[in-house]
Amino acid sequence: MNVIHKKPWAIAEREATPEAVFWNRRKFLAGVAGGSLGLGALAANPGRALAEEDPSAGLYPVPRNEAFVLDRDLTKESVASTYNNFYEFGTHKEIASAAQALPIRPWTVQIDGLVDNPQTIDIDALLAKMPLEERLYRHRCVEAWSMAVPWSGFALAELVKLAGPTSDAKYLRFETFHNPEIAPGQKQGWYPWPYVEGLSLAEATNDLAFMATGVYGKPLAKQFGAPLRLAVPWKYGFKSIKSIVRISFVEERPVGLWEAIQSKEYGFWANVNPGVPHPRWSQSSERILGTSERRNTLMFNGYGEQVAELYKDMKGEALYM
Ligand SMILES: Nc1nc2c(c(=O)[nH]1)N[C@H]1C(S)=C(S)[C@@H](COP(=O)(O)O)O[C@H]1N2
Ligand SMILES: [Mo]
Repeated sequence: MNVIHKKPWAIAEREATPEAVFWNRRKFLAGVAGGSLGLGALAANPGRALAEEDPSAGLYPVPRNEAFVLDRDLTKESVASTYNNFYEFGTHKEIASAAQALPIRPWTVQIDGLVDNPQTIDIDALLAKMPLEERLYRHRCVEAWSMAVPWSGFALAELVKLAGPTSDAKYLRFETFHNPEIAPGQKQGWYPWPYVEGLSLAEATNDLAFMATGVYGKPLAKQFGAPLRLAVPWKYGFKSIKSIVRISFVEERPVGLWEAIQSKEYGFWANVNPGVPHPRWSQSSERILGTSERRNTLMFNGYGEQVAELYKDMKGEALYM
């Protein structure tokens, strides 16, 4: 395992889940299950009742993996959940209410291609199998805004283990749902729907590659890409594909939606690098969501210690676009 060393700077984690809340919530849920708290208790707290509609709500919050630390405050939930990129529901950032049309149950994930254990697995069965944990991650969009969020989920390496790639498998190809009936953006034929993204097998088994199933101590809200999205924080945000229905293990490098549209601006590797500008703007700094602050962008978004090794022999590749 790739050990992440604690950095000396102080961590501000006021939005993340303290242990006390974690245990009280477990107790509360045990009480509901055991019938000691009636429906009245839920009615008295409609926010809670609403959260319980997601059948996975009882799994959260999950214990935090303290190895992943931040150099900045977490972005407020109210900010991160109202400024989203999810082209299936619109090309602007205010798609949160439109995204509520996405049905997230039943939901299955097809695992196929060059694997010993191809399967179509129900999301709740997958959640039950996986070791869930919370990780505080930065997120850097290619458009030069950033946030820091407490994802819940599991290491992608665990899913790779479940699939059992054969020796021919070199890449993972991820695919988002395709349902123009509920996702108006998918009626726009000039995008090559469904959204597709890819990682190399080496990237997918790096400890930083994370499958997010929750955020802010709850199941993922739909606008974040419920019920399953990728979080690869050393890469530009477009690599972190949302609402995944299929993961294929393949020999050929997959072509993502943005690469298919404009390969001169969006490449396969898309590693964050402040020194390599986008053809139309600088990547040297970023706007921190919910603040008036700009910060210098860090190489690999600050995760070089964990991932730089993956690319050391790739001279001549477009690693930073
Ligand atoms: N299916 C899908 N996944 C997607 C996108 C998208 O439009 N559709 N946008 C990407 C981009 S560009 C970014 S920056 C992040 C935004 O994630 P957030 O809305 O949770 O902040 O999602 C990524 N994943
Ligand atoms: Mo993005």
